[in-house]
This record gives sequence, C-alpha cells and structure tokens, in this order.
Amino acid sequence: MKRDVLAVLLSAAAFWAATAGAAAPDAALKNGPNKERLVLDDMEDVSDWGNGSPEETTISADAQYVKEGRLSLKFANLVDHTRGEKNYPVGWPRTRKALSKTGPTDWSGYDFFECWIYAGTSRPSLPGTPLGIGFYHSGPKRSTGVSLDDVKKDSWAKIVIPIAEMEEAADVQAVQFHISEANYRHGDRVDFFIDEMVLTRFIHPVIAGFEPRRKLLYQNDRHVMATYALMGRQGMDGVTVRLAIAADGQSPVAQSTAAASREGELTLAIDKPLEPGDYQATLALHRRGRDGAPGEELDRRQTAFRVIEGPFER
Ligand SMILES: [Ca+2]
Ligand SMILES: [Ca+2]
Repeated sequence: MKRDVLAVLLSAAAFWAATAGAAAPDAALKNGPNKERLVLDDMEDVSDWGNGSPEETTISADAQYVKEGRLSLKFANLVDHTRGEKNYPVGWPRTRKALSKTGPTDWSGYDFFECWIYAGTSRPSLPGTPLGIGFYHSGPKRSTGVSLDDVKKDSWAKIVIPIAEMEEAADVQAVQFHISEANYRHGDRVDFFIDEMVLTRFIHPVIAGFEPRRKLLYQNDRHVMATYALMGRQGMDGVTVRLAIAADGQSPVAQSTAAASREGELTLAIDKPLEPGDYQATLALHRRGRDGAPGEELDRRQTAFRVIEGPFER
C-alpha cells in the first residue's frame, strides 16, 4: 500500500473517494477545538515495547528527538542481510506493544490513529517505503497493515490513519512498527523516533466532501444536485445539512435543509430562471435548533459553479 496521508483520509469515505480530485478535505485534518484525543502511549516509559529482531534492532528511550514530554521511543536498526531470522535473513526488524494490559483495544469510538515519527539514517535519503505499521486483531494472522511513506530523513512526520481503515476497529490487540530489509542496503543504519501515539475523534461531524453534480447549469434548469460526505464517529444525531445557492456576493436564491447522514445527495428546487453568471453553492452543517430551525453552525463548505444561457433559448 503506497498512500500519502491525504489519500488515506480520502479513502476513509468511500463515497468521497468517488468524487476525489475535487476540493481536498483539508479542514478535516486540522487540530482544532473540534478534536479530542486519548493518549495510547506518550513514550515516557517504553519498557512495554518488545524487540522482535534483536540481531538488527535496539529499542530504547530517547531524549534528543522528542515531540512532547521528555522522551520518545527509539526504534534503531542496523540492516543485516546475512543475519536475523533463520529462514529470512532479509527480514522484518520490528518493535511491538501489546494493548491487552494497557488498552484500550476497542478503537471503534474514534476517528483516527495518530503519531509522530522522526527518522535518522546513514543513507542520503530513505527508501520509498521506509517503514510500516501493523494493527493486530484477535485470531490467527488477522491484521491491518499501513505503509508509512510520508516519513522522511531528518524531519518529523505526522501519521494520521483513519480508524475506518482497520479490519476490526473494536479489537486492536497490538501495534507494531517494522522495516522491510529488502527496501534497504546491507549495512544501512536507520533510526525512527516515535512519539505521541494517540486516538483522536471529532467532537461533532465535519464536511469531508461536497460537490455539485454539475459545474455548469443552464438558466432553465430547475434543480441543483450536490453530493456530500461527513466525517466524525459521534454526534451525527440532531445535525442538519443545508444547501444554498447564491450569485456571487448576493443573498441565496434557493436553499433547503435535510437531516445529516454520513453521505448523501441533496436536490434543490429552483423556482425561477437563474440569471447567467457565477454562483456559489454552500453546504452548511448545523445543530438542529428549537422548532427545527438551524442552530449552531458546525462546519461549512463552498464551491463555485456557473449558469449559462440555456441551449433552447430563442
Ligand atoms: Ca513523549
Ligand atoms: Ca536481517
């Protein structure tokens, strides 16, 4: 799997993936007041990280490359294509933490797994696939693997993996980082400093995708259709979506409100012919207020479209 963080996020909403190439869901990744987190491991005590490859790997606490607190986990490797696992000398040096004691193993109430990784290496740069992470579920050989291709030499990379990617989000028994020695040369040194491993979730939903079906309308068209996708595992109840269209800088000429779902399509009826010109379609997410009126606005997205004279005008 070769995916950057954005691609991972896009794939979290299958519906949105179908409309990929449109506006990126940048807002969804931001650390705003709308995100809360649970610390899985702040790496201030790394004694519960096991060494699965003592021939190549050293596990220790590091005080030099730290994202938060005083220490990080140092996963240091000297690639050796001749030693290690007996049948796999070109193998998978790795470090693993079991969650069965420290927990939690049920991640289904969260939206993302996140951590920070800094890389140091004797190489001029890291290979295209520098390391991977595995989430291990109960039962034999059940795991979710993600390639961490955004990790770069001499810098911090933030890893954000949607929980929706997990094969069994309610059952994550262990986390493991590994390199594949086949991606490295014999004798390469590569050290990863890992910190702030957390689960995060949106407190209320956010808009992950919003796109009109057509970017070009004729003035006699009587409907505007738009698709949307929301993210956020909790708080979907009592939330509404409102679609509005307006000529640039004008008040809306049409709008409609519906109960929010994770993904949906909205159809807006237009009573009168639209004046040709540039328009904005706005999707706004609201908490439902008293008497069904829109309450607090939670998120909004805007996208442009154009109205031209109809093909059958005389
Ligand atoms: Ca730390
Ligand atoms: Ca080896």
